[in-house]
Amino acid sequence: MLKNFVLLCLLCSFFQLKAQTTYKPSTDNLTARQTFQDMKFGLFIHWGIYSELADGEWVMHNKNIPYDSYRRLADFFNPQGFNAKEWVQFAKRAGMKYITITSRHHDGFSMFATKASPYNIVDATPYHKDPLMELAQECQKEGIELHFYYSLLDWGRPDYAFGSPIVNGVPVKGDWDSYVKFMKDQLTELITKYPGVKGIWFDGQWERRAVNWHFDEIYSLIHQLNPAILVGNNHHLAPIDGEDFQMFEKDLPGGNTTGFSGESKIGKLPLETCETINNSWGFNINDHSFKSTNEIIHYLVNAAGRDANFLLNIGPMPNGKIQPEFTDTLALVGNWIQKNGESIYGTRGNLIPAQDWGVVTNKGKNIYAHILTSPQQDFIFLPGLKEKIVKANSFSDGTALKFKQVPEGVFVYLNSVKLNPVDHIIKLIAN
Ligand code: FHN
Repeated sequence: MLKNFVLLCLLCSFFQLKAQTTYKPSTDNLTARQTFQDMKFGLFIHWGIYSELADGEWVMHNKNIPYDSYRRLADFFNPQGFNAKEWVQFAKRAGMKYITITSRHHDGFSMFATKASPYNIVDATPYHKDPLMELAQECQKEGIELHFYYSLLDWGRPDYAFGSPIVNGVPVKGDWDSYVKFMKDQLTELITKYPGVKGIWFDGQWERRAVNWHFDEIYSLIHQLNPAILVGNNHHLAPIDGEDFQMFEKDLPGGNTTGFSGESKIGKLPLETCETINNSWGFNINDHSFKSTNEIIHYLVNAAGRDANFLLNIGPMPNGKIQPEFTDTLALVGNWIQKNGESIYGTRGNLIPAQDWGVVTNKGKNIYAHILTSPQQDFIFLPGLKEKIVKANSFSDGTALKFKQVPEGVFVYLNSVKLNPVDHIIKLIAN
């Protein structure tokens, strides 16, 4: 037992190391990382044939639906209500600057035209159209960046052989080389055929920790095809070589309340955190735990203060429409960001650590203190702030605020202001 465990650990570290090909990001890639960090707010979309069962994207697995029965969902997937323009306008209205959409989830169904498998939306459904191409074109037209989510895990393909034991870095059953080639073929299609794709968002590595995923080859293929593409992998570990951003799931960086990020040390790459608008990724008709507008704003601000983008997920309905509960809430989020976007877009976080009262974002000489929880006292303290502050005022109406700078940080006095309960932003100007 112990021997097997030690062997497994050795294999894991070997395959981790294998990804370390001393990747040097291109200048375009470094610029893309900055643009990515500037965007701050993105729309995550989980949409597939699972949406028809209205019970989340894990429904096949959770309900033990045999693959051959599940795949019949494709026969009647016909999202006549899908309209790329509506989705992109929805994202823009909410103040989002990019979209990350599932091109293929763990069920293995490809939501795009692919020659690598007939199990795709164009060849296997009565819809016969490629929504991802329409979305890519619309995003490009509207200046919204597009990233593709891509599942490494596949519950159905015989070459993946879900459930197979792993020996020497490969599943005993299946055909691992064939599966790796399949992924490379699909990724090549996604990067070369779809206009303006800016990122690939991998997920599912955690299902097979002991396998050789060939990330060294996969990542370098992506960067050869387009050096500016940002590669991220939701492996819940510290970043590995060849990646361009690091993501956190249902947790702010360092939070680890879900247990996904226990081994995930915060690296030096741009950060992103994703969260659901209710409790589901894929459409779930019974899930009414909708987050409020204020909760979403707080998530966005808290992420920005920790130097991370916020990728907010929705699961559109099987007809291609977005449910009104989501459009309503996000329109209100959009109203907030229209007024307060200056304190979010293009900023960076972690100038000082998160405080009991909130977080700080900054851009150049402008520093924004976001008060998310009313402090006990009539002041806030920004510990360790070294920048020489020359002015402080309430962002919404410009009311000047008294402040005092000491070697340990900056006090800002609040006795003259009625705090906005959602987020009272104080703008500090440094010399
Ligand atoms: O299993 C998936 C899940 O369905 C969803 O796609 C999320 C998104 O971050 N990621 C996985 C779990 O880590």
